[in-house]
Amino acid sequence: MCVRCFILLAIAVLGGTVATQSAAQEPEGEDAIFGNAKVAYAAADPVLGMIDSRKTLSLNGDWNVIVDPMGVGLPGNVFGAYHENRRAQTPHDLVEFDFEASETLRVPGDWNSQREALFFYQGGVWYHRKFTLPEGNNVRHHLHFGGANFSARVFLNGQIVGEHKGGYVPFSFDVTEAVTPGENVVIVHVDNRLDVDTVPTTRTDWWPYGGLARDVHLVTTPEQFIRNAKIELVDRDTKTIRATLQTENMAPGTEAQVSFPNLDVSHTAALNAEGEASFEFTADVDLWSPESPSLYYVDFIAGDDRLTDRVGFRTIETSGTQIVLNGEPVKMRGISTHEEPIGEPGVAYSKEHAVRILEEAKALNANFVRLAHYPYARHMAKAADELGLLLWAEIPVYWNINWTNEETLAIARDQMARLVTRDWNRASIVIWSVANETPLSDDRMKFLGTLIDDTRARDGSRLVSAALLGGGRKQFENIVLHLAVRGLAKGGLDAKDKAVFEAIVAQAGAAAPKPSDKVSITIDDPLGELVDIVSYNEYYGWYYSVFFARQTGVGENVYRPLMLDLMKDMTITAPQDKPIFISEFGAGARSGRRSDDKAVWSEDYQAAVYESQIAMLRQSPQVQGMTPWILKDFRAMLRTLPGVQDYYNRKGLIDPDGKRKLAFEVLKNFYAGNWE
Ligand code: GCB
Repeated sequence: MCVRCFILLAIAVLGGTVATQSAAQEPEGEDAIFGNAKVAYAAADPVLGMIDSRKTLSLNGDWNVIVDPMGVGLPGNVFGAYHENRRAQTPHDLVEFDFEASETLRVPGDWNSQREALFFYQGGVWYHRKFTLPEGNNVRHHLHFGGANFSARVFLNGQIVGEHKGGYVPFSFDVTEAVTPGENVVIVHVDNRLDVDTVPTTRTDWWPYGGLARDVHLVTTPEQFIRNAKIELVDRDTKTIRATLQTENMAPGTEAQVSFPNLDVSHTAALNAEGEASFEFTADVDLWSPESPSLYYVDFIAGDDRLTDRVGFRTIETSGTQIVLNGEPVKMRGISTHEEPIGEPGVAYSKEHAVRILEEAKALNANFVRLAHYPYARHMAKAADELGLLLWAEIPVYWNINWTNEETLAIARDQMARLVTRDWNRASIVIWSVANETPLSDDRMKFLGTLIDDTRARDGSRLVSAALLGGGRKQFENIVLHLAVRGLAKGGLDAKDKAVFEAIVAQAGAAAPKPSDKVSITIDDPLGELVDIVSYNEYYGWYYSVFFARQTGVGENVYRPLMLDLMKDMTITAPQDKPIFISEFGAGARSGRRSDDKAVWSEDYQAAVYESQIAMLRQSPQVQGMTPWILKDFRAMLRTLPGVQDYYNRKGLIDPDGKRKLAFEVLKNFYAGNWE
């Protein structure tokens, strides 16, 4: 087992203990007088596609909130039943909560960044607001949430509507029977606790922001309505387009239509017994690409419903070790991000936030962005469609998940299904990623295999990947051997370090390399067989010197310069005839910190890591793309070092205010030039 896998496994085991404790804080049972009675919640409806072209009432704005760390307000609890929204009618009535006298939080938005007391909070918060029902006959009303982290229970006018678990993805409920003419009260219990069975689990290297983090809408549709529609280019040479449309409550045989108002193209088809219509036709569209992001308005019509999307057409495939966009090999000059705005705290929930992040990627000369490690608000892929950036979209199957729990798998499948069906018309998205850094096991293979099959069945027009750990114990031992040989040749070692290196080299005997020899690393993960692109997270320039120092007793001060040098002679390969994608590499740097001898946390060391990495990737012909870690410093509870991290992961190329570090220029210059 590789050093990194071992550490991750240890993290997962420790995480399990913590999670069991936190899950137990909310007792639920049949006769739980002081706990919460078991209540059945309906599941959310499938994704309502193209939300931006629907008739909506925005429920964004200030909501009254009650922070409820013990879950006492939940249905069936003697102290609570907050969803009933009881109010004291006389001075003799005992009601121990009052939404309307409570403070407010902004929606969309996370609670951690809006109130200092909630910065580290992981627990339940109740949201409450009123709305007036829009008028209309023969219509259906849907309460639509762009995403709530990580579980939400929804109540309307005192009734239980349903729940959604998983966070980050859109969900809605048909509330036509629960709304009343005039004033309505919607109450939502949101809980951002994570446990061993959730996706992600308790430990994440990003902030577990809680709240109604995305837009909330009341969507009004006709009684018979279009649920969703998918459109894609299936043949580049003939410009053949395929569209499918799904409806609700419409009679088979009803006429459906797809048209491009600006191209004078229109096609009709009859709904089948399932309420679906399929179309295949040619249209003289210009292809979408980062250099020329052509978009077309498309109308989908069925019965009295009409939805509009703005769509680009392109193909993406692999050919041997190449990635091929619109028939031409392409190198993915990318950068990773988290969903945090530049220069503001919290979650990036708006289109403006998304555009700012993508503009900074463009300033790097990037053509690709990895949206790590979970689905982003819908604005991000729309902004990327418009600005011309390729995207990697991912679900939070991160480090260790409960691979054998049915509900965990159900949450991950639901997240992927909702992400794909919301964004399948976005030309910018070319890779769906099912996981990040998951330690090897048979159970993990089965779990991820199911997610990969699901994803391909739903959308065969994109590539599927997962960020892998790679690098086995033997390969790390080989790297240490090369470092020892180079260290001895370079000289200047103290007696103890020299003796250790000599022992390592003596043990290798005749197999010991020469100081100028190159090293080859193979990504040996069986998941490489199932994915289209073999993606690899590696930290040769950051963590690995720590592991080697701990194992051999030779200091990091010795390993780091040797490693920066060796990286320039390293080649990354994979056993499969597939493209390799370096999904992460990086180093931490505190903005403004400089160091002549390249100490850790300095911008100089980070820049040196980027230089060595670039040299390594240049001589790895199988590598077709990369997304270094990461565009901006981001909030992380794992990162506590005072004065340096202060609860930020500092591997950003820009700091939280948007100030660029030295490595920004290094990457920008590389992306501006040739990469053969
Ligand atoms: C990783 C993880 C990423 C972390 C990063 C780091 O491998 O995928 O979520 O933030 O390393 O900074 O350690």
